[in-house]
Amino acid sequence: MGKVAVLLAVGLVFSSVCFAEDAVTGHTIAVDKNIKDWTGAAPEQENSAAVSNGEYIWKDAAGDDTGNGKYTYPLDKALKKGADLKEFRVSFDKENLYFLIKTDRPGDWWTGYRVIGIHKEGAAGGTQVLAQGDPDELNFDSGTFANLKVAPALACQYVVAVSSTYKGRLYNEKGKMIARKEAQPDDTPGFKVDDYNWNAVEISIPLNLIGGSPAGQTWKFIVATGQQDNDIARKVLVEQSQYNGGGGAENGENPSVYDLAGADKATQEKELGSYDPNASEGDPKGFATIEKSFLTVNFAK
Ligand SMILES: [Ca+2]
Ligand SMILES: [Ca+2]
Ligand SMILES: [Ca+2]
Repeated sequence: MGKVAVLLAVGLVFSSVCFAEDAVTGHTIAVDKNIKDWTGAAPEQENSAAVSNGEYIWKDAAGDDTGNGKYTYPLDKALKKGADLKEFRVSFDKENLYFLIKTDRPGDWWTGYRVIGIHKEGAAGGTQVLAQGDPDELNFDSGTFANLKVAPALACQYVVAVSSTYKGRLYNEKGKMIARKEAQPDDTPGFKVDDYNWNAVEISIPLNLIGGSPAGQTWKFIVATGQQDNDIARKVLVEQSQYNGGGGAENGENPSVYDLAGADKATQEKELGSYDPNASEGDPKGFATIEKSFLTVNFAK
């Protein structure tokens, strides 16, 4: 073999090793109020991602839970923190997709809501509106009402929402609820949500509910955190009060979202501030639009 051929062969082996490290091979997770089965090592650097022990791991910056840059928390002791995203992990096996979402711990059991948009690379269609619902219903079955959408290139096939320590909803691209976890007999089998210590929630989603296995595909995830109020988003108003944070817009069109994954603080503040201050409240046309705050996960074959 000539020198060039040897170098080429070495290069090919090296690049395929690198790719294997980047692909998420996944492993089974028990949604059981115990997070010790997430064994991957988080990256050292804030706002960076790693693949470790088969898991995708995003480490979010601490203290970037500022929404549009001006958001404050409510004054009440139970609500004065709790929406600072710390970590987001992804795993999978033949049956389920698994998430772990870590945030800071609220002052009481009022853990917030967390929204995860799922965008499958190459899929047609999808919804740009991540967090709205039917204003006549104004409940969790209908949506999360957090005033948030994504750019067309990130349109989502599915949206997962979690509220409190154990409740979940899965919506399809038409915004219709297709799975529910409420700790009731009619819960959707296999769709599980449970929290450890008010600051780390495990979620499992049966693959047959989200169009099959992600193996060999690239999916993007949009992760947003905020506070909840009867399982929908707690509004961030203009002025801070006992039960609402401040820093929002006069027209109420600002997102009820404190933190995002995938970008630095300046970028997420710009995106969360991109609502139309002249829109009528709740009109998705005027919602803040996410373009850069997302995570890219390559799933192994
Ligand atoms: Ca577990
Ligand atoms: Ca954060
Ligand atoms: Ca962040």
